Amino acid sequence: MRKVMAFLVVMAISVSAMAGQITVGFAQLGAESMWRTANTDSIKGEAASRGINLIFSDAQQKQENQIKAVQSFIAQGVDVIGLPPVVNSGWEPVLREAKEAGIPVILADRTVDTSDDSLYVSFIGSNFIMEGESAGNWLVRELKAKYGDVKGEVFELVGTVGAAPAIDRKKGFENVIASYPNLNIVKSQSGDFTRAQGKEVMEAFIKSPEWTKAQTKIIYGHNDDMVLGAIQALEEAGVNPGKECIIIGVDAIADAFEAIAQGKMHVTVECNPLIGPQFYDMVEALVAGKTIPKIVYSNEGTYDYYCAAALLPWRRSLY
Ligand code: GZL
Repeated sequence: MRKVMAFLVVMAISVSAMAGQITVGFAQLGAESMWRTANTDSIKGEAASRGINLIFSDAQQKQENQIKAVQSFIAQGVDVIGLPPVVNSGWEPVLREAKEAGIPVILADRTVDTSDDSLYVSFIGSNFIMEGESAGNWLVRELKAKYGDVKGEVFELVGTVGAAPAIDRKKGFENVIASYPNLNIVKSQSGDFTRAQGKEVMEAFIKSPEWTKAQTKIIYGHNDDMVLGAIQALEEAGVNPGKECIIIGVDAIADAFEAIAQGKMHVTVECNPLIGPQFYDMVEALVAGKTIPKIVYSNEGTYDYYCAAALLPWRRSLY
């Protein structure tokens, strides 16, 4: 039965190729956050609107599932492979298989560690270091404006261990706070970019001696989903998040705009999930034999309590 299915898929691709239709294999990493859901909607929606034959898989945040999906796309002979690598290591063998099969790979959203960047054609996504620096710079401005002094204890909710956005959002944030000796990360633990684990990590932070000793409690989450889970933990512990803490997220999902409008959170740094149009522009250019830039960054902003309430309807319309 599997052989018959594989044969039918290859036949469908061949027929679509004869008809000039582009076939893309997209190995999505999971459905762990609101950001990811919006990203998937953008990838699927844009393919449908352009008449592109999309073969889509969800790896449930497991690298081995993504690798199997890429190998399946190679076997099916797709035109282009889109890959948002769940972690940044361990990709060279399968990327080499794609290159040997003559199938270009576009890294969409996250990057890989490799000494041979000919193994992928291009990266489209965000500058995660810049996002971390935006979060740090906003915090420094806020502390100066609110307290006249840049000091405080940061409780950091880290993204998926080994993932480029987790590594680089930490790096960017630390680049900024390194200049302020009284502003330090006192606890740091991974919540794997999910709301449930962000809540669990915050529950543990609240029980820690560092939390009890902290004078200015700052929560920096590598994505809004973990921050929203942390806010739930704070409220269940009788802490007023908006009044007793300074809370910073990344992604700029609509639920974060709502939390800011409700006074439970202070700022979110945008990470744009809606990369479908740019991604397929790159696919169509590749199939037409054109060259594309090695790196394409998304446009992003920062939204805090001055503007989130007014922009909430617009943000809801996107997600
Ligand atoms: C960032 C993306 C991250 C989001 C999280 O581009 O990879 O993964 O910030 C998501 O919400 O889980």
